[in-house]
Amino acid sequence: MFDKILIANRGEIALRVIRACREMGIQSVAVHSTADADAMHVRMADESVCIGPPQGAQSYLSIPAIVSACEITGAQAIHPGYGFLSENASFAQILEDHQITFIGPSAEHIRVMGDKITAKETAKRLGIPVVPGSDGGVPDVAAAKAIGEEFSYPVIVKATAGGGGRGMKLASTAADMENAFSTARSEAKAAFGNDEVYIEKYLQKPRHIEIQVFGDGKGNAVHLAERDCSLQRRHQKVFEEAPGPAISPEERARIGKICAEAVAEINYIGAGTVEFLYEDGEFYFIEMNTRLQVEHPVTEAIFGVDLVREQIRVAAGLPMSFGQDDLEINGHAIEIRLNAEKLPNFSPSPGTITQYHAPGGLGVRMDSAIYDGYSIPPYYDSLIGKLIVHGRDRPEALARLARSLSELIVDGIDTTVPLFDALLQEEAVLTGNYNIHWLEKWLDANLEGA
Ligand code: MV4
Repeated sequence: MFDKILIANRGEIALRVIRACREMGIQSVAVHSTADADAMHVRMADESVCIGPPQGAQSYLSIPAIVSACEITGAQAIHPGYGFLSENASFAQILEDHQITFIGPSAEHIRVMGDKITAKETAKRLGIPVVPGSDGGVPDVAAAKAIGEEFSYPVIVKATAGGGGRGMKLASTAADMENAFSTARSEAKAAFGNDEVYIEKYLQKPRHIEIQVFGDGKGNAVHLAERDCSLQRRHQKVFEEAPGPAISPEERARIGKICAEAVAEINYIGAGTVEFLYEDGEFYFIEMNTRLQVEHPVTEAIFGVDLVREQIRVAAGLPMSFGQDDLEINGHAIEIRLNAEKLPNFSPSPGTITQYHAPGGLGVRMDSAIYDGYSIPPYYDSLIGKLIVHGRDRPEALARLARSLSELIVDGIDTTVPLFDALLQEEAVLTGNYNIHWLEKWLDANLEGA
């Protein structure tokens, strides 16, 4: 096992990793920008190294600075958290070359899944059901129009270098294709320096269902059921839950087995998420994320496992501490993301927190790096905390969410808390009867421009 791990991240996810390290008797090294000298992850880690100026590109994304911090402190492994360098294949490769362990999948798996065309080809080859569409990249408008006719409109043009909603264009009819194709291409070129695009049948009202998988890198892998993350605003998740309210135990077992066998087949190591659109009882693969996700705590809650601990174990060459038969769902969990944002427009609201009181009690977990008097810097993501509730069933989790929101105090800045107070009054949220478009429609009708 490692003696010392460096955490190449900030905020709540840095704390999450430091906590796992401490429970495992591993020393932790925080890295931070000059803007984060007073941040909680710096205080909580055993050691810290300043790696650069505030801008992410010059600090949390600076590979030379992070590798140097690792060499100075003698850390043997790096946990990247989510975002920043977590899905950067070159970073994983450089660490491999420096004999520093990247706590995550191989550079090769990150690369394959980072390109959405090769990800989809790989998924298909491994027996995962994919969205019908073009076989790989589409070279020109004529080919795009042929695909549109073959799969029938509406279709969606996606950038292979995109993902997470960036670089997509809908073509509702044949008349839209010329524009959708050329716009998708040029936007992809400008945004990613790669103009390759592919085309899929457009699914009209799916849910976003993602399967948590975990491998040991030696051909063993498990699934930890699904999360329903359909409640999103502008491709940002807002509310996530596990298990998915629309997924039956039979569907879960079937798609879970397919995903676990697929990642076992490629000797995948660590945590991964296989993302699907789910419509009319069918799963359609869209992407795979090769990182620990923001919403991993809902999975931890219902299975009673520590996913970060498992990531560290398999990175050190140890076996996973559970097999598929040890994994049983217990109850229901919901996570809400607390952002330093002002409603109704979700405009960033950095500033000083004058008072913070975290909710507590049975089945309540607050993952946050804020504290009384903390000043949220304006340079980073607006996520300031995650409130995760766990109950014996979905109604109990919802009641616990409402109760814990009533205990939470975050003063001095604007947050998205009022959004959740309002959402908990909605029939669709209370029954779980929503799809990927529900939240945006609700916001249009109830908030934005209000
Ligand atoms: C789609 C789709 C409909 N049909 N693909 C958006 C994010 C990216 N991960 C995939 N996305 C979508 N792909 C096909 N073939 C609709 C979306 C989509 C979406 C997906 C998940 C969650 C929220 C969404 C909001 C708008 C569009």
